[in-house]
Amino acid sequence: MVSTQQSGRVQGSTKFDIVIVGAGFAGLFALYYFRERGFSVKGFDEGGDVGGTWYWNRYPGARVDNESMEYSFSFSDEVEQQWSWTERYASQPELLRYFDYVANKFDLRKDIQFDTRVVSIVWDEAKDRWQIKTDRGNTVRAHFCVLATGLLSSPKRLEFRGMDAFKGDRYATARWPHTPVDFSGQRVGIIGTGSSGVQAIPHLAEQASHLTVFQRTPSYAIPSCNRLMDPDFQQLVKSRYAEVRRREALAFQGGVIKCDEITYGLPETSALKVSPAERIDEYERCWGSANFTFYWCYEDVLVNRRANETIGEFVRAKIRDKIDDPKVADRLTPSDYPIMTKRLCAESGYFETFNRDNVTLVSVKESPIEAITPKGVRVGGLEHKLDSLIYATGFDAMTGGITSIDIIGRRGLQIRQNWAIAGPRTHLGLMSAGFPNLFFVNGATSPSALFAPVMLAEFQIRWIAERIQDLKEKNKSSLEPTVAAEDLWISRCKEAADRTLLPFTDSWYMGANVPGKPRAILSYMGGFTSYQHLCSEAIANGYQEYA
Ligand code: NA7
Repeated sequence: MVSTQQSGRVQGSTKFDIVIVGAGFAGLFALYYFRERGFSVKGFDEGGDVGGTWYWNRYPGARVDNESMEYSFSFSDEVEQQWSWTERYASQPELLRYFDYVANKFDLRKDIQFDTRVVSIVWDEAKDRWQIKTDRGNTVRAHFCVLATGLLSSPKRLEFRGMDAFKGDRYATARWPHTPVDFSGQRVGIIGTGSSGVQAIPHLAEQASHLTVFQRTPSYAIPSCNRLMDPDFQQLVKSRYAEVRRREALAFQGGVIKCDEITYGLPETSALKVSPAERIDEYERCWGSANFTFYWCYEDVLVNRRANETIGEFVRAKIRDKIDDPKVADRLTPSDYPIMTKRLCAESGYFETFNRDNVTLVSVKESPIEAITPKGVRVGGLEHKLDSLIYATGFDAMTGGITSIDIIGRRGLQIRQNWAIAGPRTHLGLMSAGFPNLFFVNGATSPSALFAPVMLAEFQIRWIAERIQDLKEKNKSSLEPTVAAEDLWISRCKEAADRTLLPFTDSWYMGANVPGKPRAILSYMGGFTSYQHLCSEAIANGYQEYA
């Protein structure tokens, strides 16, 4: 059971060295690490407990789609050795148990105020301090502010006509109730077939009397191949954890565990330089091992359309094989974007669900949702009557957690406005010009969405701690990147993305899932090794990239 320990309300002191927003992986490690270094630290989180995105995403079937043994903290040998995962891909409840264990072990909750949304963060020029206000009426001051607000934390705002008119029950996968929802005997509708929809739909179909799935873009989804953890393999990884973590840091997407095997080396071969038979063998292996191994089976699958298409073709055929009705198969098979340019989904029985008599697939691509009505959803003049409607419509990814706070830096500069025209402006995804002593973890234009968020968070938080320590030693009060350094970083991110196929697709990687959001790559795609090097270089020459 997740403990319900009292959280640390802001009593007494309202002045801190560091305020941390968010109590997911990044926020918890930040709290632990800064506190260990003697800083006074205060955390806030909108959720009622630790867990970040896993606190909120409690929908049926929610589980991580990275190997549990990699999607975990590496900062503590004890945690690595003492904690044992029960499944290859941890379910949301197991992830919450892990958070609870870590929070208890290091007594982290005492410095976090839960159920509290940070509403504004304003730089006080005269005092060189941030003033942080919350929706619970707290005002605190901090020398430094760390936004560990998560990359997929801010649900996308929707603008369907008549949304409030629906008389049935409404749910959002990203804000799921804490008590189980029983859909037995109900007509249920779900909008969205990204990772969340793909995970939830098979479970919903088993319960509902009828499930209607409203799909705009079909997803490329590969079998999750989840299963109970093999204790011998878990022991093997534990005995070599340091080495595994070192390898993860070198690997594309930060993963080296493939289906009960620790793999080494990066691909150096083009998909186009091997025979079709060899390629198919490799793709069969990837299909049977999941963990997104397709991303790193050949060196050019994300950069060369023809190479990419060899996987696309293979996966489309596999999808078609699973679906009985050819017309339904047509609609469920992606056709108009390169595979992996939207994040691959991991599925368990998703496609087969559409062979059930109680499931209807409604394509809303050509004929978008006209309105949400009091009784259901209207598409192409036809009303689909529903008792419950679920939104699995995604997130204002990478930037939403930051721009939903009123952040005002020097001379009244506002982050929300500053990023509204050409996309996020950061240096290394870590800081922004005009916002001194404000740090982002797993932020926009960092490698996070295409790397391993937990490993990146640990790296970035150590980097931030070094900067704060440096300032103290140099008796300086503030640090911020120059506009020129920011410009250079943004052009580097664009160049790295332009070498890939990602910019060709409308995805949350490109900010293209949110109407009105500037189209810009939201992740650095140059690799973690290069990123680490650039982070060191930025400060090596006497902080030349900083004002
Ligand atoms: P995603 O992957 O952004 O999926 C959202 C889904 O909702 C996707 O199928 C969208 O279709 C659909 N959507 C969004 N807005 C609409 C409207 N207006 N009409 C119809 N359909 C709509 O979010 P998830 O929560 O599933 O997954 C997010 C990440 O979490 C995932 O990538 C993993 O990293 C974990 P679209 O594709 O935009 O046509």
